[in-house]
Amino acid sequence: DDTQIIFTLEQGVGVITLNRPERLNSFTAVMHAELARALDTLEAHAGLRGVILTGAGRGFCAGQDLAERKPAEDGSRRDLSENLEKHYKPLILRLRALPAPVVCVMNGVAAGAGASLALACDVVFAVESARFIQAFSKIGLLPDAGGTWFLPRLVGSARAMGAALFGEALSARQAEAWGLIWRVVPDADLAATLAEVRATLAAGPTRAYAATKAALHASSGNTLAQQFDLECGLQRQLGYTDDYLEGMRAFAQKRAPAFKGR
Ligand code: T3D
Repeated sequence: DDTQIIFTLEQGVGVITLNRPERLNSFTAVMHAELARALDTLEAHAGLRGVILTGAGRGFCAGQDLAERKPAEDGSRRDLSENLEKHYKPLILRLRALPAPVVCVMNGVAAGAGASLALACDVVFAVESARFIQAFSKIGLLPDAGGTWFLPRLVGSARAMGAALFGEALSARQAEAWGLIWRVVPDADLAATLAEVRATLAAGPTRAYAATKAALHASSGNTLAQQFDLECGLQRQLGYTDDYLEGMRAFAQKRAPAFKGR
């Protein structure tokens, strides 16, 4: 039985809750294996409409479980890239590649690779008391799990550099003001936010969401002309979807659209 994450998939929306609250949901090899299995299910689900990532307890994710990675007594060193290659790289790349939005509903602190996980999501809501901590420099490491890629793209190199080098806690409000995340919500609204996001994803124009995600993610590596070509190709496909027809009819009839995700 899965123990370190709780995974549900209803109405096409997967909800992954990191579930080691006593260790602020820090990553272990077991948790990575459970996440990989959840991703297998999500990738195989033809009717996938969205994914929500959140955490149990007062933390979202404190990054790598440091107790699991204690240095050997004899002082011998290890190759840290193995853990990154085996666990973090597939996790982050698979989440980014899912053909549906991945929304982080951050219930508390995100540190180290936990912050990278949040930033890998397509949209981040965070409760007011949440903090982002680039904890890596405190233990003599650089931001990993995609951190050095996400940070400068989201907030620019000056803020990325300061946050990464000094590792100070960044409040949810500051993160929102910097454009690191989409929106701060009151702590008391955590469950309501999750329910609202779930309902939005389950009723959304899934094909349009997938195209939007793909195009926005591709933009940083494209010229404007290449991006036009990408938009043309994707919009051509969306023009043939049931959801586009429904959206246009609903507009003409002055009613809310009832999207089916196809
Ligand atoms: O090994 C490799 O492959 C390298 C990979 C690197 C990837 C990374 O993610 S490196 C960065 C790892 N993460 C950190 O350095 C963050 C460590 N945690 C903290 O700095 C603090 O816990 C927080 C700032 C996140 C939260 O502080 P606070 O005061 O709210 O909570 P706390 O009391 O520190 O934590 C509560 C408990 O969770 C505590 O245990 P205790 O004392 O009640 O028995 C604490 O030790 C534990 N905990 C928190 N983070 C981790 C952890 N245990 C293991 N690993 C953690 N990362």
